[in-house]
Amino acid sequence: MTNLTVWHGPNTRSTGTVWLVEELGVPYELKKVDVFGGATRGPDFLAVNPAGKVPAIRHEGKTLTEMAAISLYLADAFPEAGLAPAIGDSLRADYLYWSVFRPGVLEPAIITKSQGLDVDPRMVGWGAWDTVLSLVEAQLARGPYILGERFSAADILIGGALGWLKHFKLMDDNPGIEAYIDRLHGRPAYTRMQATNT
Ligand SMILES: N[C@@H](CCC(=O)N[C@@H](CS)C(=O)NCC(=O)O)C(=O)O
Repeated sequence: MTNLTVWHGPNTRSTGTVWLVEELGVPYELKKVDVFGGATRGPDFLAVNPAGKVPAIRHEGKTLTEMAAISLYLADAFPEAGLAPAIGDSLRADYLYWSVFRPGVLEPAIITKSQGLDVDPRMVGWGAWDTVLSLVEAQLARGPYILGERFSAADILIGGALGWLKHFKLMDDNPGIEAYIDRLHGRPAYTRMQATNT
């Protein structure tokens, strides 16, 4: 019996949450949601997340959605996995920055680019694509992971979104980012997550 449940739609954003939980190494119940078959809009799933979106988790009776919030919550809830620099650690600020950068900056910038949307970079919160990419590149030039030498839950958020760039061929040749993605995809927890994508 586990007190952690993860609602997961294969090949959707919730792959990042399953990957995280596999990295945490804690037992969990996986509830598959047929996103492409419309299950996120059915009453059973809307009772879990009225927004109709995966991922969602339930832990100790509390339901939580939004993958960055889930990531910050679970990495702190299971500190023994070492995926979150603790409060007081000098890396904590960078960790919070990059975790929030995923949904606040990187993801909307990628979606805007992939859909060819014409937005004023001064008016949208994420700014210009070239600036967003250069911020990520500059950080990754400092070490193998987004915090430098230390792998953290923020890599799952950032690396997951960068993986879309490669998968959907949205990026010019970029050996630094490609090596980062390959490094993350080589992790055993990533491989275990992929087995849930059917
Ligand atoms: N802001 C949410 C976005 C989640 C999201 O967009 N999930 C998509 C799958 S990639 C979804 O569940 N779509 C189903 C629907 O809208 O019915 C998060 O970061 O967790």
